[in-house]
Amino acid sequence: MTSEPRTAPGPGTQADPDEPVHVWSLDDFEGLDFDPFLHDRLKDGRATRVQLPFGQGSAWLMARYADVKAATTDPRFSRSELVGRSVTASSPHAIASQKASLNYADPPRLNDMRRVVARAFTGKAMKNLQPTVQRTLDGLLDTMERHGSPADLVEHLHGPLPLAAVADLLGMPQEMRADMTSWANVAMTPGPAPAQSVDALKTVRETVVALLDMRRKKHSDDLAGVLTAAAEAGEITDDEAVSLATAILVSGAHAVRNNSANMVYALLTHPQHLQRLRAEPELIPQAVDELLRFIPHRSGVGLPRIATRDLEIAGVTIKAGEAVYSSYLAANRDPEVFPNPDTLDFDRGPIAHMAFGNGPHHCVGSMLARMESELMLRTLLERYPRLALAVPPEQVEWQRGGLIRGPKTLPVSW
Ligand code: FLV
Repeated sequence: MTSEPRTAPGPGTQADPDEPVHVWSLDDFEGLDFDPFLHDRLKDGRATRVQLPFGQGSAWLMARYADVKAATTDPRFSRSELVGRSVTASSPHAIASQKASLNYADPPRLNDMRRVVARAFTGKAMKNLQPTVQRTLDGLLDTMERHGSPADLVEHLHGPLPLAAVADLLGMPQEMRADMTSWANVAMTPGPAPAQSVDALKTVRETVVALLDMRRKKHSDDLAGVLTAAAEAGEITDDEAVSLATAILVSGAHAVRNNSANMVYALLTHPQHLQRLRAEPELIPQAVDELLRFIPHRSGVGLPRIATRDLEIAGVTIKAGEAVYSSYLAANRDPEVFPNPDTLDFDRGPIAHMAFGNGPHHCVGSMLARMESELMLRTLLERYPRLALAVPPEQVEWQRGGLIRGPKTLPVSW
């Protein structure tokens, strides 16, 4: 494979010259195929050095569940130390604002920002949002039926529903939503067209600035209102409010679009699992959790953490200033934690997967993502007893060069 160890460390590092560097080329994969590079790293049994396609030098990679858990909860690692540093990366540029985002914050500032956002993501808020999401979902499927079978589920459901859900949560008026899905998707595919990704992020940001300006004039209790009020009260800065809303909009629209489409693809290519969910729909919440564990949600890895001192972890010595990546995908396939990890199994025990990350940066939107995915699966199963792929599975086309993986289109018949 492409992961032959090189003995020379990349430029710009003072890495131990005896520590091999595994070159991670981030190939595009078909379907839900798991990146063999990560299977290999799980077999290493300790942290190893990796070099990604963008940026300089090399970094450490945590793959095993226990190592990912240790690295993502250890306060000796910092995200704010990343600001201004060039680290080997999956993306040519930062997606989140380095100046004011959750992603680059450490506790206690991180917790202050999360506390504000959490006001809009409570169980009660999700319960209130659920009927609106269901109404949107029903309307989208009505439109798909008027189009007629076969139809593309990405176009009719997985694209528009998650965007509508986060836009409703934010309180974004309909006229500001036009083209927002394509902007989010272009922003999250930076490899092949970096300039377009930067432009798209700018456009989303400008829309968010306009929305928050509206809320300053007229208060409301949606997320835009919560963020504006927190900024006016001095709990967070104006830049932080914009960055939080942008991240929730882009991640909420793009990540759920792809992940929920992958879920439906997984079910349509696992007919026994699909049949079982039809017979036992009360299993849908635990099936969604197992699908979250099983689906390789992204290509490569997200943001690393910087060691603030020399430390021993995951079988290696890490020096102050070195970067450490954690692969939640690999952790979710660790055979020591999940027996037969490459098998989709709705009867697994209660061990927590890490599809939403771990530790102080754990996804703020996980409850919304779960709610949307459960509603989509339940409604598709109820409405379409004969739902099937309209093409052979190997003819489904997959996105290329994106950070998050998913089908370009998902043609189905019913
Ligand atoms: O790191 C990821 C991530 C970060 C984030 O702030 C929002 C996201 O939706 C994601 C994501 O979907 C996958 C990641 O690996």
